[in-house]
Amino acid sequence: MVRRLRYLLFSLFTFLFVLVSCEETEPDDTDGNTGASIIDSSFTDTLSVDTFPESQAIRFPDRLIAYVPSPNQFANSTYCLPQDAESIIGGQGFVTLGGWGGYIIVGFNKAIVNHADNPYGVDFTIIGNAYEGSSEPGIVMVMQDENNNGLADDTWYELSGSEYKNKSTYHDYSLTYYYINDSTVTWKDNKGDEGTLLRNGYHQQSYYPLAANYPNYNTDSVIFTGTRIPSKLEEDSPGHWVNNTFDYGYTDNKPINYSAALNVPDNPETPETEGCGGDAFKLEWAVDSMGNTVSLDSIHFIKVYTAVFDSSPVIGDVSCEIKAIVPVK
Ligand SMILES: [Ca+2]
Ligand SMILES: [Ca+2]
Ligand SMILES: [Ca+2]
Ligand SMILES: [Ca+2]
Repeated sequence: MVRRLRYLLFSLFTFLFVLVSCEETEPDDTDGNTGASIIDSSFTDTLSVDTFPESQAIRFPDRLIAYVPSPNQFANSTYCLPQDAESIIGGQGFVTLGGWGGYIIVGFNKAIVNHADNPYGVDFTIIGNAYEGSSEPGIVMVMQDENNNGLADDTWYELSGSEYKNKSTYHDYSLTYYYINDSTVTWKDNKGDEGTLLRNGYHQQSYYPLAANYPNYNTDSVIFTGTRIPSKLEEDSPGHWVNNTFDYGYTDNKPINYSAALNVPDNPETPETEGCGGDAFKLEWAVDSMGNTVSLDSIHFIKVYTAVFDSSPVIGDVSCEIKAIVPVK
């Protein structure tokens, strides 16, 4: 009886959730912005595909240089295919990077300049699909085309976000995911931990990116290296999980204002949403591999990778999503 009641309550909650979410899909006439949200039929993740009004004045990446998602619940399916990575080149799109380490690298033909006039010192914005309670942070790295050959073969610098100096942040972290079979992916890190990726009933396909969809992906295992920040995933009431917001310096972290122009940035130092919101980045935050501040006049390449390694039985992997990468100038 109790179980039945619980089931009924759960069904009611699910229904209300869909109802509320569907209301968000109504086009918003006030800003001429046709919004839409996709509720993944599984309810494991809410993938909003709201977009900004198009404007010719706004620049997007010119080239996709690499896309290497981690094994995750969307691997081998929509939002996580190579064409999804292409969708953020030259415009607004939608791509997920999967769990910790999964990454994308994009290139700009014309440099993003660390211009003195840029508002709040912000040089570019990255829009994900974050909202209050759904922050799935990505770490941003930048590269200057120092040797001027158009290739991303120079030095990467991390943009140090609010957790860079957190004592629980791992620098030089490395994590290997292993393909066991289509329903099992295991992992092992350089801290002596290991485990098996959580699966949920809603995504039945292989979570390991398969050669049929990712021709260059190593078929047995994949290794990622970088910085891992502590998770802010918590079960704030039974069965209800939230990903709390980080202060600044991570993608897919802060709420978005679709009614502002995409090249009018948020001030990352205030809790309010200025401009288009989303996540504003300053080249002033760049540090080298030793943590020393470096001075960058301009950059041509941006890399984003998922910054936390965590998952819940309900919403699955904490996975960074990207809709747009836009220079302020
Ligand atoms: Ca700047
Ligand atoms: Ca997200
Ligand atoms: Ca180069
Ligand atoms: Ca702000």
